[in-house]
Amino acid sequence: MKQLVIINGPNLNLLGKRETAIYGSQSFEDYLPQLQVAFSEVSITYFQSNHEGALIDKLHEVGFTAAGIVFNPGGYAHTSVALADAIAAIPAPVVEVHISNTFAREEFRHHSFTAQKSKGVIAGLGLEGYRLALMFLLSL
Ligand code: CA2
Repeated sequence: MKQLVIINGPNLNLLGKRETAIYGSQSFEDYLPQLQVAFSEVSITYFQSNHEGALIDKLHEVGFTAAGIVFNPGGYAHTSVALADAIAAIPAPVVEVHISNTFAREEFRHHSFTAQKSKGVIAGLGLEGYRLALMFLLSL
C-alpha cells in the first residue's frame, strides 16, 4: 500500500480553536478521517510538531520511503533554511500547503524557503488544499 504523509508545523495544533476567521473552525484531527476515507486505497499518516528539529527528523524518517508528503511548515516556511535543506535532501515529492492565502497577508509571508525546495504549493484554499495535494501526489 502506498504511504502518503501529512506533516503540520507550529501552532497548527490550534486549528479550529483560535483565529477561526483565518484558519476555519475544524481541527485537523477531525478532518483527517475524512481524508482517510476518501483515499482508502493508500495509507495516510499524520504528524504535527511545534519544533523545527522534530519536523526535520520526521522528513528524514519518511522521506526515503513515502510516495509523497503534504507539508504545512506554518511560520517556518518563511524562516527555515534547515527545513528547506531537509526537503531538498529527501527523494519523496513534497507539496507545500498553506490554509490561508499567504500572498494576501503580510509581506513577510510572501516568501517561503521551503516552497523553493518543494514540488508545488497550494495556498488559500483552506483544508481543501490538503485533499488537492494528496490527489496530485497520488497521480505521480
Ligand atoms: O496558512 C497557513 O497554513 C500558514 O502556514 C499558517 C501559519 C502561518 O504562520 C503561515 O504564514 C501560513 C500559522 C499557523 C497558526 O495556526 C493557528 C491556527 C489556529 C489558531 C492560531 C494559530
